[in-house]
Amino acid sequence: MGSSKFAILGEDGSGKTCYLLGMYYAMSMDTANYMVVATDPVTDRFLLRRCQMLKDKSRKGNRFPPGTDCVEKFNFNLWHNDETIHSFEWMDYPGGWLDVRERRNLSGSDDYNSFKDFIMNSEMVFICIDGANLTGSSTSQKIRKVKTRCARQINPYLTELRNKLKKEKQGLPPIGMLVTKYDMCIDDTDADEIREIVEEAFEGLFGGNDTFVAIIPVSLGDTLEDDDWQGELDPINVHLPILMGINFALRKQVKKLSEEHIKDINRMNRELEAVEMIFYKGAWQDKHAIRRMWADLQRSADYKSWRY
Ligand SMILES: Nc1nc2c(ncn2[C@@H]2O[C@H](COP(=O)(O)OP(=O)(O)OP(=O)(O)O)[C@@H](O)[C@H]2O)c(=O)[nH]1
Ligand SMILES: [Mg+2]
Repeated sequence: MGSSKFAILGEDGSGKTCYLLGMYYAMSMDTANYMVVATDPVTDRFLLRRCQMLKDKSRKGNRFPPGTDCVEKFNFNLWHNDETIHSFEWMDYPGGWLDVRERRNLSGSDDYNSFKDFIMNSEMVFICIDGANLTGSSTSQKIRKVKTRCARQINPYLTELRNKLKKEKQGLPPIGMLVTKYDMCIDDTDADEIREIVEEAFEGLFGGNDTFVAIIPVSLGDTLEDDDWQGELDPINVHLPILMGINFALRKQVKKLSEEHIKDINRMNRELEAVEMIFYKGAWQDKHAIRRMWADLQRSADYKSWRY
């Protein structure tokens, strides 16, 4: 069982590191019998320490992690009732790297190559839309902010990814639009407006192709900003992107596996059809009946897996 890469794309300050911590905080405890656990105990302790800081209201604005200044990769397992369902990798990095000027400076460095590689090989891509861009009452201003601060930097990566996958005769992987810091804009926007903004800012994702796009509002807590950032850490929806990514990865694996098995079964069937006689159901069977026998076998396998 391989590990899946999930990439998160977002400008600096858009909430990537906080999402990772909020997700780990929520999912390292049981969330509907699912748990996410870092594969390495040192990483687990490191993340939990940072989660504790985030939880500590008395630190006020200092409860948040500093801006990320290098690439950090994390390996996780998703458990369900103590059994590993799937492994996944997550990458955190400075959001400034998405900026076109930075990209030019960094291009060719090992860190930037591994960052690009991760994005290009991701099974699901998450895009952060900072909820701070969705405050106020003017839809056109929100669209402009999301276009200039967010989509302008991210769209070139989506185009590159699309071109790479086109050569491999594949479409874009599923996209999860995370409206981060949703607590900041919850009173200023609604589902229809968010949809309009996303469709305007990321028009390349819509319009006729069959890319899966889901919009998921996430937040570290409804009251987080209260009393000068002394609100509760109470993450909302942070488990959904992970479960969605893993659901997709598992479906892909099942499809690949069943395609491989079908090929094997067909090859075997061709050989077995050459068998002249077989004793089945109390009699020697002719070729015609032998074919029926394989159909019976198939039905019995279907019945067993269905019962299981
Ligand atoms: N209100 C609110 N603020 C948040 C939330 N998550 C993050 N923030 C604020 O956003 C700031 C930036 O979040 P980070 O997670 O550090 O952003 P980042 O995308 O990792 O930024 P870089 O590492 O610079 O790329 C935090 O310091 C908090 O002040 C949230 O759910 N609600
Ligand atoms: Mg960060």
